[in-house]
Amino acid sequence: MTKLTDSIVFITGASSGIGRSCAHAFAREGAKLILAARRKARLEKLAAELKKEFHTETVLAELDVRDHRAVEKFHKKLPAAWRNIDILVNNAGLSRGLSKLHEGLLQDWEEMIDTNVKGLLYVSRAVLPGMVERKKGTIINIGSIAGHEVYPGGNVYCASKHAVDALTKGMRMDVVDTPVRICTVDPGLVETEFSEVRFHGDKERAKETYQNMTPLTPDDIADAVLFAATRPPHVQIAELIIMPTAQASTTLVHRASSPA
Ligand code: NDP
Ligand code: 8X3
Repeated sequence: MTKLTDSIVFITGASSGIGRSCAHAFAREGAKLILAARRKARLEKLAAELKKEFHTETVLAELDVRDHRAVEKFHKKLPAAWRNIDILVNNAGLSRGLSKLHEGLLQDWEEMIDTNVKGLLYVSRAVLPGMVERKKGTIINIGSIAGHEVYPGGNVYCASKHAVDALTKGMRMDVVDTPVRICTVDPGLVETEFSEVRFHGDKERAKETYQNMTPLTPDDIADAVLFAATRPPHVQIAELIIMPTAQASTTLVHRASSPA
């Protein structure tokens, strides 16, 4: 296992769910963290926890990955000691709605495409040149099984995650002549704030997503991200697809029947 002590790890969408768990996992290994999200107060709370538990050094960014100028500015203004990012976890992302395409909301589509696709591109465009120049670095994109399958009502979200899959493969081709590694971790059902965001804050509907089955936890995904990040330099974990045991595809989830 490659040691992460003092490595610089940049995690987008660190204020919740998988990103937050990744922050814990990398902090436990002694990494220094750049944590980005729109909800700065949550990042501050997380940073305080990590400092107390692991003495983790952090740089926090109140950053909307959809804003390419803000992404570039933040990256350019990083203190010198933080510029050499070793690992980037492109995790910020969301789904909005589950409507048929002809009933969908343009605002939802734009939010998903701008965050999941363009946001990932903007952050990668800022960070990847330094990795190529230094001949060192790992990018781990958080894709989804929705990047491999399409399910009813998943139209635009699935398209955005198929785009993440294509961009991961494309990036890997673009840096194949360098030691930089490009990985994707593609989860099935993980219980986070994801479904609450998808259903615009409808907690009851969100809960139904994980009813009568055991979903993955964000820590399960953080484990996989850490695994990909800590392989020896000649090993590139191209793709990990991870589902709960009770899930076989996006549309086949075994739910225990409730007692009669
Ligand atoms: P959460 O809703 O719990 O976390 C999403 C994170 O993304 C938050 O920290 C949020 O922070 C951040 N984010 C959203 N939009 C932006 C933005 N414009 N700029 C910066 N940060 C943003 O969901 P998950 O942890 O589940 O989601 C993380 C990733 O995992 C996503 O890419 C998602 O598509 C993917 N995924 C999730 C699965 C699941 O079942 N949960 C399954 C497969 C993939 P803030 O709101 O503070 O900006
Ligand atoms: C999230 C998993 O199946 O809800 O990417 O699209 S799913």
